[in-house]
Amino acid sequence: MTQLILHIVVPVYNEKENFAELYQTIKQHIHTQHIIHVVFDFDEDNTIPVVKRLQKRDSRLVLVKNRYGPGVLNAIKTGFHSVSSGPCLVVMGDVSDDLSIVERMLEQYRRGFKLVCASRYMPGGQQIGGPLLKKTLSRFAGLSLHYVAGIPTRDITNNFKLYDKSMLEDIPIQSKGGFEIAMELTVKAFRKGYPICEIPTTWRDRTAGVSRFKVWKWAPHYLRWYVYALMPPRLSSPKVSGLAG
Ligand SMILES: Nc1nc2c(ncn2[C@@H]2O[C@H](COP(=O)(O)OP(=O)(O)O)[C@@H](O)[C@H]2O)c(=O)[nH]1
Ligand SMILES: [Mg+2]
Repeated sequence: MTQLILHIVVPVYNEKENFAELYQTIKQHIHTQHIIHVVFDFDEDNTIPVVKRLQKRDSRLVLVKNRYGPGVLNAIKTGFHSVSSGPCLVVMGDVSDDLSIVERMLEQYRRGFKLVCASRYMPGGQQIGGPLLKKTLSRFAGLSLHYVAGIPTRDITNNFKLYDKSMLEDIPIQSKGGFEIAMELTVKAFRKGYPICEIPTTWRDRTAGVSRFKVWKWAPHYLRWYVYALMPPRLSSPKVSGLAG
């Protein structure tokens, strides 16, 4: 059996205060072999010198320039493009995600789940800090799509997710804003019948640097996938079934 290599995609925008801590956290919690793809938009990004310093003793820490133009959506797409196969984990560069659950996410991947979602809105999950409006909308979207549309996670908007690269190749990305890509991929994966599960997580708002989340600008983009998820599916039948949760 071939050894699993985890690809970690980290979009960054001036994360010099956070990246060294994120790197330490990855090393502390992730014991599976992994490659870290740090995706930046412009050569002056202040994360780059921090990454270059760490690269001196880690050849599996890779800097990737955003190939599709600026913005976090393009950065995530670039990260997916850099991965050839296997599990692909999207992690934020501001140490908001609890990486202590990654090995459990990988266990689920090994069991056959093609999308493993870190979930703030299931029992055991938590969200600490962050703007109230953003939190409320995200929780409402997650819970309503779970209970009304049957989406197998209560936290569709969280970008901290583990995807199988072959599944990503089967899903054309149409998002145009930013972080709504997680929502699009989850709804489409569900519609195509891929096995999806969730694991509780604690999300903490950043303590350094500045959030670039644009709640009003991106709201219509989220709404598009929210409505799509509520629409009756057109001819979709499960590809794989029978996996225990
Ligand atoms: N490459 C790239 N990364 C970005 C951009 N905007 C945000 N990020 C990264 O995406 C992650 C989460 O961004 P953040 O602004 O904290 O969003 P929030 O957590 O939803 O408030 C961080 O690692 C950011 O550095 C961008 O325009 N380009
Ligand atoms: Mg953040």
